[in-house]
This record gives sequence, structure tokens and C-alpha cells, in this order.
Amino acid sequence: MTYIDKERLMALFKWYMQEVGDSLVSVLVVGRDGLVVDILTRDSNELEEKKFVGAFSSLVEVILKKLTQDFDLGTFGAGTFDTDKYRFIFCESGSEYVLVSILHPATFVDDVFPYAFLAADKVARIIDGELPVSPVIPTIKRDTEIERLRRKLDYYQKKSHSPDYVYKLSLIGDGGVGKTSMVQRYVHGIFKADYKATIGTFISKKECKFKELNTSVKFMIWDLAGQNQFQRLWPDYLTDSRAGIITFDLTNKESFENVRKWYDIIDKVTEPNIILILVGNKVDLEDERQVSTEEGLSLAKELGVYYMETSAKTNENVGELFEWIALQIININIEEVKDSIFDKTIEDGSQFIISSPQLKLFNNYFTKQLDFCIGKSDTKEMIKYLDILKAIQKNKL
Ligand SMILES: Nc1nc2c(ncn2[C@@H]2O[C@H](COP(=O)(O)OP(=O)(O)OP(=O)(O)O)[C@@H](O)[C@H]2O)c(=O)[nH]1
Ligand SMILES: [Mg+2]
Repeated sequence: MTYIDKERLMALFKWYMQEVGDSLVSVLVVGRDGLVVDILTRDSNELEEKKFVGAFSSLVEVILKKLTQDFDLGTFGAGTFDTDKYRFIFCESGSEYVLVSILHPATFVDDVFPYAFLAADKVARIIDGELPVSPVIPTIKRDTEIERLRRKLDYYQKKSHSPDYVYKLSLIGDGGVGKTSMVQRYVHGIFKADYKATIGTFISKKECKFKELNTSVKFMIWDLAGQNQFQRLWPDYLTDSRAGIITFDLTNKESFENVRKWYDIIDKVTEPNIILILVGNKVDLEDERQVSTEEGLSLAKELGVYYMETSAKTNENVGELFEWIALQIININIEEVKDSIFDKTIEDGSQFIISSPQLKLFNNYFTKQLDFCIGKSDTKEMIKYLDILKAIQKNKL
């Protein structure tokens, strides 16, 4: 059996229990063989544990049978099961394990599912053991009308953001287009050829630094599972996104045809001023291309978003993609303060200091970019501007 970092697993269980609240009475990780790897109960004592292991064991056959069927069909096993005492949610956690959540019978499972999948994905990664996994489960806000109104007010009242503001950036698009690969390339500098579909969502943090400009943008990156069985979770996971990367696979026409669907999903739950970019990934597979740059650009124009082509495999344009979004965010922050203090030095919340002539150049740069969407060659143009910005900072211009 592989080594499992149980301490981390337990820390994750604790976060999971804390976020879901009292309705979650026990959480277990179980192997496909039905053996319990680890368990946490709310009132953690051995007697309680035994009770829940017992409750689970009476169901284990049904659950494992269903999971095996799903697995054979190539779909992800996840579902609920009710007994008179408890509600069970089980989520497949990688191909070998299952995360089982035991809840009070009256629990509204739709509230728990977003957390359960998030936890299941983390469990799979902890067991995998290849990369560090944070055990932290963030609060996921369910999108009620009141919540939305409150956020809108909040957003418009906030003129500029504090240096510690963390921007939520979400990646969406069909399963297998390369979202996780792009994030892992950007955050960890690695690429893996095998495909492990994301369960629910995978969250990473990264700070995009512009040393010469003495500023940075902090991202919390939400990489959503693209497979259809996760669709009811998408709106919850996308809530509060400030930027979105709609990804398709250049070698898969269907994933391109689904871009509009993804656009509608993110458009519905986010603010109109969200920064969106359309990305055609796997540009390294030139021979297998099914979507041309022109087609990509034309759809991006129609949707009023930017366009870029990337390869997580060769690292083409991946850093540039995130940098581009960060620059857009800086630009929005400047826009928000510039009218009042145009001729003075401008200092925005993210420590971005800029003088009036610099500001003009910066603005020209963005205005120019707004006129057209960026394709592969245009990205070079962008990088050229980045160099100009760097030169400005060093007062060479
Ligand atoms: N050649 C090539 N393969 C890639 C590229 N990006 C991803 N892949 C491969 O495509 C497959 C799917 O990649 P993932 O990143 O897991 O896809 P995803 O969009 O996260 O999929 P879901 O999590 O199911 O939504 C993997 O086998 C990757 O190795 C790329 O730029 N070029
Ligand atoms: Mg993924």
C-alpha cells in the first residue's frame, strides 16, 4: 500500500467538517476494497467511530457496486444514499478511493456537494503525494439573490483594492482541454502527460509579480472540473470570480463549440466587468488542429473577450496568459483612481506607483489592446509593451 500522509488527511477532514457545519457527523476515506483508510467523527471518540464505520459497512457493498458500475462506464462515481438514520454522500477520490460523508438525515445535500467534491479532489491529491496539498477548504458562498446584491454594492463602493486583495480567477471549459495542466504549469512549472480528471474543483494560489513595476497581483485560481457530471456545482464555484479563462482544445472541435455554453454559465453568475479571456490550448499539436486561429479570434470578438493560444506542454504563452490578466486588473485599479488625481502621482491599493506621463503610456497600451483581440502573434506585441513598461520603471524612457 502506498504511503498516505494521514496527518494532512485529518487536517483536511477537520476543515471540511468545519465548513459544512453540524450536519456533517462523520467523514471517511475508504479504499475500493471497502477498507477504511481514515475516519473523523464530530464527537471524536472510539465508540462514535465504531458506530459510523458500522453504518457505512452495512452499505459498503451497495456503494462499491454502484461505483464500480460507474467506473466501468467511464463516469465518476458520486451520489447520495439515505437510510433512516443518515444521509450518505460518496464521491470517488481518484480511481482507488472514495470519500464518504455521513450527514444528518434532514441535510440539504446540494449545500454539501460543492464541499464534498472539493474535499474528494484534495484527498486524491494527498494520497497521490506528488505535490503539496493545502488542507484548507474555503467557504463557498451559495448564490442567493440577497448575497448577489450585497456583493454588487460592496464591489461598487470599493474604489481600489488593498495590497492583500486576492483576486479569484476561474478556469472553465470542457473536460480534458488542459485547464489543470495550465495551472500546474504556471504554479508548479510542471507538465504531466496522463489525464486525471479534476473532481469538483482544484484551488491554487499564486502571486503574479511585476518586480520592475513594484507591484503584484495575488490570484486564487479555481480550476473547475469540466466533465458534465459536475455541472450543478459550476455556478457555486464560479461565484465572485473577478477573472475567467474559458479554455478549449484546439484539436477538439466540440470543445470549441461548447465555448458559448461556458460563456453563458460564467456570465450569469459574475459581474459584468469580469475580465474574460478565451484560450485555445494544445497549440503544440499543430497537425491535429481542428480550430483555426481565425475561428478562435472571431468567436472571441463576438463574445467581446480576448483570445490567446497556449500550450501547457511546451509552456507557450502560459505565463503570459496569467500576466495579461494581472495587467488588466492593474489597469482597472488605475482607471478607478485616475480621474480624481490624474496629474499627481498615483498610488493605488496594490502599491502601484505611477506618474502622469507613465500613466498616459500605460493607458495607450491598454486602449490599443482593447481594439483587438490577441492571437498568437499579437502576444509578442504584448510582450513588447511589457518591456516598454519595464523600461519606464527604470526611467529609460
Ligand atoms: N499535447 C498537449 N497535451 C496537453 C496540453 N495540455 C493538456 N494536455 C493533456 O490533455 C489531457 C487533459 O489535461 P487536463 O489538464 O487534465 O484537462 P482538464 O481541462 O483539467 O480536464 P478536467 O479536469 O476533466 O476538466 C492530459 O493528458 C494532458 O497531459 C497541451 O498543451 N498539449
Ligand atoms: Mg482538470
